[in-house]
Amino acid sequence: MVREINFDGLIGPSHNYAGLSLGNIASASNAGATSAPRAAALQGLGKMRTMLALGLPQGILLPHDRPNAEWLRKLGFSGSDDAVLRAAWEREPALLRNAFSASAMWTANAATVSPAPDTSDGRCHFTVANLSTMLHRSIEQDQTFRQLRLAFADERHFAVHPALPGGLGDEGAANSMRLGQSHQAPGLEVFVHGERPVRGSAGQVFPARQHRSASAAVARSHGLASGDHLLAAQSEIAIAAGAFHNDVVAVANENVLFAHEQAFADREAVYRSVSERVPGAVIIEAPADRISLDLAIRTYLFNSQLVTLPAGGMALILPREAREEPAVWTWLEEVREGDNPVSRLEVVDVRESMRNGGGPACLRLRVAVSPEAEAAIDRRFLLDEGLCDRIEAVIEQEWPEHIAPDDLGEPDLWHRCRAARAALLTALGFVEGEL
Ligand code: SUG
Repeated sequence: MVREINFDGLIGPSHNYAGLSLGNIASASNAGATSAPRAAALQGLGKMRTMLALGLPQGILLPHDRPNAEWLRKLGFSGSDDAVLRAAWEREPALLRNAFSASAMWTANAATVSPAPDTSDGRCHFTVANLSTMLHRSIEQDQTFRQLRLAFADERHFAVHPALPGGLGDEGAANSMRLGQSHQAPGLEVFVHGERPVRGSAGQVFPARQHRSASAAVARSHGLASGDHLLAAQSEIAIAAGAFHNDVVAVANENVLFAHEQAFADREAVYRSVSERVPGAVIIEAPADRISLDLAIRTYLFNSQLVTLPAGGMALILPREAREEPAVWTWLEEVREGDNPVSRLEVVDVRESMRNGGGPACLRLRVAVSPEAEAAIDRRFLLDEGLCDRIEAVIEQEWPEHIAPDDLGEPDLWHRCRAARAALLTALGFVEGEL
């Protein structure tokens, strides 16, 4: 029996609001605000505990080393870590802000994953995302690669590919969905890309972050047959409204596609392929006259996790912003009561991440595995309640309570962020240099 494990990115101690992501409305509108890294990490951990309480397996990926002095060295700063960070803050503070970002928390962007039933060699394939459109995110790929290689080291079951060359923007699983009769039946992988930059309502230019040729390259290296994947364009109005990744307007699980009416450039073609190729496909669409794109993006209802429950049926793991909007909640209740597999609505609070444009689904990387493959995963990346308690104690003790924009120039904060991550790695049984 193949089951899906969600690997959540633990929100790192350097979580802050620097407004680094063009086209991401939440990130832009909260730029300069004071963040709460400790509360943020506890919220993320709370979501992982919710999954465990539902009887679902849960994994974790770890925060990256931030502020990243190594990356600043590549940009010509030299000396000790402190000297590098001080010089960057004095001469190019924007670079230090990039080196500080905790953006690796959004593991839906860590890699694209094709589970074993879909691939030509019967292994689960990962391609690390290059995230090359956004400077702060392009820094993630090396540490992500090392971590995935460690967690999924067993080459009998897993193949971890490095990131694609930089010119081809690839943002990972946030722009791919898998549909199939079940997790173990061969599936249809839908890769969603943007064609070109678009203009937002205030005239700003929003980049299309996932390129078609990047999606095609990933499908090739994963050994997906041409009939088993689909390259679909994202609608430009969705990008212009702030859907910088497709997972802000659509999510799929097994035979269910849950999407906004305006998610795709050619929705009929997408729905036709899904209906033709997925036995028993169910498409749940939010009509734009009930849920406008703006409302969908403000509440992130499509950035929910759609998961199969152990006893059957599916749950939507929704952000609390969706619960607080009556028009959205009323529609969701209709979905739950309707003739479809969604039988449960579960609300989680990930507000600190949401304020940077990352909802419940952004915080997780889905990996569907057979029992043999599951047994081959490095146990340190798999959670149970006891481990959650240990992680919680480290967060309570080590994570900064607040970070204001000017704190990024403070050596005390640099040291604190490093020490917090080191304490976490030790608590989880990792040794220096392993990650
Ligand atoms: O890449 N925000 C992230 C949010 C990623 C959401 N992921 C998915 N949709 N899967 C991004 O735009 C904001 C960081 C800042 O502004 O400091 C940021 O990177």
